[in-house]
Amino acid sequence: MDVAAYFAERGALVDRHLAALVPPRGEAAAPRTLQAAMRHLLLPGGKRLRPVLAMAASEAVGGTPEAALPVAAAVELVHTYSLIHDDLPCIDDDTERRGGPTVHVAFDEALAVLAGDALLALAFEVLSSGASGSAAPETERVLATVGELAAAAGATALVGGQVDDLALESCAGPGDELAEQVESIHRRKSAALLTAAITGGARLGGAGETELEVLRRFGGDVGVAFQIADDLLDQGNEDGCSLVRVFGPERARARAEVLLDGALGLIEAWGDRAEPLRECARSAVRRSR
Ligand code: GRG
Repeated sequence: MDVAAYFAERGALVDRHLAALVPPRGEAAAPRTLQAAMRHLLLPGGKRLRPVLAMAASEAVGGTPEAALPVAAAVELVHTYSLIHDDLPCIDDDTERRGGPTVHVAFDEALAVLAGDALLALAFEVLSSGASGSAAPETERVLATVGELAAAAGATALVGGQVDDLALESCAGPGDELAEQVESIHRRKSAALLTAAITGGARLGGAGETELEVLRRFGGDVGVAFQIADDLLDQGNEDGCSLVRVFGPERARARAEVLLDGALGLIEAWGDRAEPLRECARSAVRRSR
């Protein structure tokens, strides 16, 4: 399959959806500067990897890409908030992202904090609005997806992983112990949100509990492999500790391939409809940008 065309088509679907959501329309429109700060990194946005994975996961279990749109959009909103806050002077202090100024540089620090807050809240508004007026089984699926996304964004995952990352004092030490610590940070800081995209998309696409359990493991391993790929591309510019620094590039790339192979093996028997999910996972881990 042509994975680049798949990304372009599904990415355009989520772009249109996000553009209609921010700024929220209606009487209680948000202040103009806040809306601009919210849109700054969201539109045109990045690779849209998480939303595309959410749609591919829906298709993998027999659902439509459109069924996954609420969680695809919600996860991208959480991702964007986390990037804005991560770039702040008190965290990574980055002035550039995707070739342009970060939000606190383009606007100011207070507005960057507040735009991130508003995007995080909007994610849950967008996702939960899918439940209003729906029949009971649908409402339960949406509610479970809200809970899973909240957990992925919270203290035991994204935020907790970031706290432990900031607390890592050095990237030297007994190899295996440090590698385990760093992989655990990757699982929380980056794989958890990717997993929530995949399981959320599959859940809204009609997945059963057995499929969801497989996809949780799939997402975790693909997420760590994706982070290793990101760190391989970022060599020389990295802010903190990474498996690439602990293992060296060769061993880190081998670890990413082992994780990817294991993940693909989990859904090997899922047939043709899971091919977009397999291909998106491959391209996330083997990408060159
Ligand atoms: C500050 C709340 C808070 C969280 C910080 C997400 C995060 C945690 C930090 C961002 C930096 C980082 C190393 C994140 C890990 C995930 C990652 C590789 C993000 C980049 O994701 P891409 O490649 O980005 O999908 P684009 O630009 O394509 O959207």
